[in-house]
Amino acid sequence: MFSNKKVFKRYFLQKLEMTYGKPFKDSTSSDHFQTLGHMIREYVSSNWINTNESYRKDKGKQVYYLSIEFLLGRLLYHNLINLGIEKVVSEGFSDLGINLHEVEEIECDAGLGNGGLGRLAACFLDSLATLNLPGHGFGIRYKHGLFEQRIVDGYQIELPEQWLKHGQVWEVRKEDLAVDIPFWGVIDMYEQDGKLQFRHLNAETVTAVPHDIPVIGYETKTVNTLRLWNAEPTSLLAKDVKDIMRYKRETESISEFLYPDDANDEGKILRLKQQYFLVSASLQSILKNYKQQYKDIKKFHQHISIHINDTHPVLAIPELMRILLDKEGLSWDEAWEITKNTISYTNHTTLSEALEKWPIYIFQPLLPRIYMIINEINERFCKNLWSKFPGDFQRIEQMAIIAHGMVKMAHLALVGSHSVNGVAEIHTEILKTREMNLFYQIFPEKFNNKTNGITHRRWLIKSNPKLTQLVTDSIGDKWIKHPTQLSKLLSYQTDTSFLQNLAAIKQENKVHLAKIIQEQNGIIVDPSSIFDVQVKRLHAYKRQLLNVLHIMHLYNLLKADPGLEITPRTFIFGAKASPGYYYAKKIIKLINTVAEKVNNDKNIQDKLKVVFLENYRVSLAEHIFPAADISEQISTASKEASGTGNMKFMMNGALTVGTLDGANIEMKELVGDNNIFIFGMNAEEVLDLYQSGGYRSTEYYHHDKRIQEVVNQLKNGFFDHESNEFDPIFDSLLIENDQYFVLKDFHSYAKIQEEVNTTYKDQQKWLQMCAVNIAKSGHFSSDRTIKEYADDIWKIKPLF
Ligand code: 26Q
Repeated sequence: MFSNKKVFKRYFLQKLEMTYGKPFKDSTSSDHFQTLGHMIREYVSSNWINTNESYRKDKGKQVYYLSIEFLLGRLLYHNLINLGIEKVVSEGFSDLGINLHEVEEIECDAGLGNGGLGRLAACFLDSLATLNLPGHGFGIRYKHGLFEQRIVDGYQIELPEQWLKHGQVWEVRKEDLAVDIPFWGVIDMYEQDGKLQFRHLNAETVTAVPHDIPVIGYETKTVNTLRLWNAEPTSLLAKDVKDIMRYKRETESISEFLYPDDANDEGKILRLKQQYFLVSASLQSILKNYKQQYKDIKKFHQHISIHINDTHPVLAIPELMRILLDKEGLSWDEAWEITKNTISYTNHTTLSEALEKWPIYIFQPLLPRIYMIINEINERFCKNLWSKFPGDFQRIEQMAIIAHGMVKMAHLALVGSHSVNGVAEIHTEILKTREMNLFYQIFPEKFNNKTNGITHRRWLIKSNPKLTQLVTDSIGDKWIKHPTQLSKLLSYQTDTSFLQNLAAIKQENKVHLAKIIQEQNGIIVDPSSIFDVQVKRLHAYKRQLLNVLHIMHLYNLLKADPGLEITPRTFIFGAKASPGYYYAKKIIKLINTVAEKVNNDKNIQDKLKVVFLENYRVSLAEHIFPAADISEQISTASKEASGTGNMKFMMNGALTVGTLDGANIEMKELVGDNNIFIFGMNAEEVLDLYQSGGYRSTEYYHHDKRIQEVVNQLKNGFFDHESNEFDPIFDSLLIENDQYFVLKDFHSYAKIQEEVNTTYKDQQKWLQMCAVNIAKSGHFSSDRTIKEYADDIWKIKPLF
């Protein structure tokens, strides 16, 4: 149906009229989207079936990637590219007078994630399928993804996200594969044939119904599966009508909302329910499949690998133990070996507030059998520790899985898996030498690094078609399958015509983004100014505040001397704050307050513009990265595990202003010191300064007039705000001693930004730097990352 334009058009029109019962001339963009979506699904269905069949026949090892988040974004155009049919479709559409990009806009983002962790999971699925690796995702089909953000009077307002409101073309509901998940109740122990048995009585069950989404690889027949579980009532359970309503509400609430927190463990029971719901449904489904295919449960780990994306699905460990013990009748030792050998774990953060722990009083009644098993794992682990470190109570207390009335999820992950990885070299080092050092001492062999990556198919080919064309015109198209071949561009860094083309493409992308900014914010920005961009979740450690204080300083400079010669800059922000994160919301208000004043001050002659783009999400990001000149990666060193936005900017030829944190360090090593703007304290200095307690933020306030001026402006209403509006920010800097060293790094940040200005004036040099960055960015393709996971951790092989 996509073999050529003519065939496509005929099929499309036929299908459209059959489905909607109206002539083409009366059809809408939405009809076009739905029709095309269904055609694609039909088109891939035989490959989808064949992929599953081939995996079954091949009997090779498969990996299941368990994640509480999958931040997919839109799928239509991405699928067209991976299937290699986007040209046929866009030309066919164009003949019919349909604009494919308008049709693309109909699709809602699948925003089933908060940020980095969820987007990483989505990139991994794309790489797994493209590399023909037998790997599938398991997640939750939240009715509402991450909230929609509106900015009203400078403040963030949250609206429920509604991605399912027009239905979902990509999913297939599989009611026959539903499974039941037990909550609450009591565990009955009894003896049978001399063996202790466990029975879960009076449980309230919830039914998990799978909705499968095809994951289509790039130019390959592989179609893997993302299985999202929907929570529904188990039929005929409750007794009276009142009860049925409560039961229905409670069960459905499990898959109703994605928790909008990206680094804060709130300890809400519903979140724990979600976690067990995902894990139990997924494991039951994996085991059912396994048993249909293989007889010997003792070889489970030879055929199956289960990866847990952070600790959120860590209950996979006790759940697998439960099934192996209670259902399969294995001994503890047998079950434990299989479980450990099956499970691997990625850590995404060292922030203590993000490390999950659950109070026993919540955990035990909700998941009684799982709690018993964790308890047993803990007892055995502590006994082991005792024999290794007799008398060392303190060490055992620090390492225990259950301690002080809490279940510590990271400890469970460390003990119950065979592999623990960080997401950038420095992050893994910090885990080994600091956060998880006690565990590293006893399990050094488990620790390994897997530096994150991004799929260049979405973040370059799809989002920046013009740059893609230039690259292919220059070095051929082999880089698409082998992204490290982008390094061939290095020989173009002195090629004037290449650099001119690069500049022209960046300019066109900036014009496009400027148009979006004008439409959405009503602000006119100059596409020849430097587009300086910070887009990511809002968090104190990411230091959007450092960026704003510096903008305030630049504004002060211009006020004092309107003739000051600086390259005009457009500062662009995009960030969602967790709804309960009061401080983060104040930063959003500050950005918007500064924007209002700066953008409307005629005296500064448009040398500065500040834009806050509302509702930052995957589909908006696709317009932002290609248009950026500067990428702000300015976290307090040691705090950002890796970052992945940094890689997306780099691949699109933006230059990084960054600290030596996360993957910025590896970027610097690749491009060399001259092709990146590094500033600020390094991780060791930060961690030592925390330890010594020698930091006094007030000293920086008193000794640096620039800092004093901008910090005072937070208080004195200079930006036309209520004078106490920004007290929480002022206090964080001066009363709470500036936990993230914003003031300490201010000088070095201002200095590097001056260097950015100077460098930008030398366009030849600037473009050369961009070229080097693009050339070296292939290393950060998630294809590289996934190959490393496949070879070192999962031990899986491509089917073809
Ligand atoms: C935990 C408990 C309760 C509620 C929410 C959470 C929660 C949810 C999401 C905790 C953390 C997250 C997400 C974390 C995350 O996105 N981390 C980022 O992961 C990226 C991919 O590895 C890294 O690049 C980033 O550096 C890291 O911040």
